[in-house]
Amino acid sequence: MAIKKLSKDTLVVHGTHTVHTISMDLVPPIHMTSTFKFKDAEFGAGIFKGTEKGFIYSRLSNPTVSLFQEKMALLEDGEDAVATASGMAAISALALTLSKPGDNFVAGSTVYGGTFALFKKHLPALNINPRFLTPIEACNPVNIEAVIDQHTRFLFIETPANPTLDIFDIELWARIAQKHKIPLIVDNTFASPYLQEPISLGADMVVHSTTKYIGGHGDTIGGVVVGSFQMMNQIREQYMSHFGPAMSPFNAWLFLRGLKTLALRMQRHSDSALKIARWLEIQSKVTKVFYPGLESHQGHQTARKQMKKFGGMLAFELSGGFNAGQHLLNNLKLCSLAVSLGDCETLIQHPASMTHSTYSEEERKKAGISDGLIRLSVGLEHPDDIMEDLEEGLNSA
Ligand code: LCS
Repeated sequence: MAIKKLSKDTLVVHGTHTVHTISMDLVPPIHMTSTFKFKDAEFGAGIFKGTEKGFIYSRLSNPTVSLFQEKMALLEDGEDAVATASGMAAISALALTLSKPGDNFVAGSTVYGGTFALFKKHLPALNINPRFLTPIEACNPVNIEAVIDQHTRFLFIETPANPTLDIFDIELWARIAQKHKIPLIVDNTFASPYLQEPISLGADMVVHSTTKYIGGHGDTIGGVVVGSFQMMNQIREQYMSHFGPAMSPFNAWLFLRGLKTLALRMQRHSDSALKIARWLEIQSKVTKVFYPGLESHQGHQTARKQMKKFGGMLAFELSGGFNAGQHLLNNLKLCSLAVSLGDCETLIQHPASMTHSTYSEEERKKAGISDGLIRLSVGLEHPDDIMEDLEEGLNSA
């Protein structure tokens, strides 16, 4: 059976593991080794030269990490993948491989706060400069093309975006990227490959914080880039080998384990989030709910086009502004007050003072991140229990 023909529900369980003919382990072992023996000096020299195939040293490659990379490439419809120590390592690997001083790049203005700090502060320190487009500006191809010039090295969008759940049209951005022969990178962290396949929609590369839905259990940090063989080799040679942010084999094994339940978890996260978003919409103290599955969401039609379901992330604003939000955060029992997302546990946090505190007040306003916005990562608990906790928290205000 051709493995690519299998449904994603099956692929997340099976994927790429070849059972070892002697040990016959159903689950792959963890190759906890920093280095690998060469059978003789000529073979060792051949691996370094690229004329022989094999492993050298776990900063460069490792069998457990390779297995995870193969599985991510399969799920994201890419040729190859590079796993990294964190999502930020994956994004910086891409940015620094694709650009050099004097270059620029185009990005959505609404991204994870760490990504924003990299784009706004650290890359400009190397004279690699961002051109940000707000989610509204990003809907019009004229605006995107207006900021591209001969020094633009990549386009970067996060969709759904953190923390406002804004939706960027992947096919629209991919058409422009192809026209200008510039790679389009999509941060697919919020959707996961189960709900959205950016490469199938025309993107060149996908990046993930695997810390989130890929792992799914809130117990480890990691990242991955998926794309062509040529591009992944370039990232390995230009960045991974000598900057060194490799993923550990143990973490790769945890991500492989997490992936097996990705389909089930994403269905449950999405169904619960839609139910909770609809419920929040009719609460008197809630003024606005941000969830791409709601008909009232600005990006709903695009989300319907490019996502299987709408994911487990939502955000909302309260009539009492941030003070009411703070009161809610301090009066919850089931939902944990914590950053990160995509875990079994429901997590709640305040972007303006937490995940997106790297934005100035003005930058936040432009990106649509209000001071009163509360972000919820809907977990795998029963949705009625989550709503009861939120209701009690809202009523205590
Ligand atoms: N991309 C997105 C969309 C993210 O949400 C995050 C982290 C990253 C990349 C970076 O990945 P990391 O290095 O943390 O693995 N987002 C976080 C958040 O919203 N709260 O805590 C971390």
